[in-house]
Amino acid sequence: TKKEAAKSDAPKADKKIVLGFSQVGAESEWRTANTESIKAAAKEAGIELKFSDAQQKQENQIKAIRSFIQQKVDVIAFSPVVETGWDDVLKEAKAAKIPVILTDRAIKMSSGNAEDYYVTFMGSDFVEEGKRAAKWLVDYMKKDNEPVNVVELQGTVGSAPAIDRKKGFEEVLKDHPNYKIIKSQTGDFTRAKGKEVMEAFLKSAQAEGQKIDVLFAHNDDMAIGAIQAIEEAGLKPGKDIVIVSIDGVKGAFEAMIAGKLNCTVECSPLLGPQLMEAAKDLMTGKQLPKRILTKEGVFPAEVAAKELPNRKY
Ligand code: GYE
Repeated sequence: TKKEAAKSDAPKADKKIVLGFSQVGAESEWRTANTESIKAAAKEAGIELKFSDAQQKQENQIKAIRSFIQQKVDVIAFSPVVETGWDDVLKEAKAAKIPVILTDRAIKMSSGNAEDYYVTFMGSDFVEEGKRAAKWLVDYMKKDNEPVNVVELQGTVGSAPAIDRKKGFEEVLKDHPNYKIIKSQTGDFTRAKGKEVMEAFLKSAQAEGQKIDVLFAHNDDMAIGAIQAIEEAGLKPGKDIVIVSIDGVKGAFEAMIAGKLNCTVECSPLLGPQLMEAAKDLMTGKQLPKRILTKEGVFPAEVAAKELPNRKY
């Protein structure tokens, strides 16, 4: 029974839960806030955290997870940099009977059911975030017939947030055929790449005689990098080019207050407390829901000054 399981799985009072966490990297403000949240929550919960930074490389994450298995940690958690390629290592964790928690990003298995290889997946609904960005945009632009040229800065190729945000955004724009994504490329979720790719967009648009009306960036950091490129090209970000991005980091609120960013769609990185609770629940034999969804909102520039003091990341 459940009760018996709880009894036999419960750690002795003096034994700390050991949690191995493999982080994607430190590519964005979102990510550093996520790391801080996890480290602080582990401390607070009295959980021993083995933290590993993969520098956006899947091979590093796989190595870290293997080393957690070897060290026989109680729980493994990771935020998968890309969706696919986890089959082998997740099978190894399962064989070692170490429960795996997915945080932030989802996975796809090449064979079998992904849900059989993790106990819970906590994080945001990225398709919904993409939809929210597009809905805000259509509302804001108030253009039903004139063509609207959109450029898109995508997140890391093959990552759940890049795939899903694009999907959600396009789904809403399908009903607004005057909106056209004229250029779309990855900026790998970083400021530097966001700037670089935006420079290329501006140059090629100019060469082709196209006007860029809107930038949709899959995260705030790429938008902030792009804002620099737009300014350097002698244009006004937020006015000449309307910009909507995702995350809701402080840097985005500051850019909105400065009039350079028009809207950010919230995606909370503060998953630490939930993760520690889930690890504890697992150790006491509690059943976890397969999906723990983050609640979040949309913040247009008009509310930025009022909201900034309330922002926690
Ligand atoms: O939006 C981006 C980060 O996976 C939700 O990763 C996360 C994304 C976030 O680098 O800023």
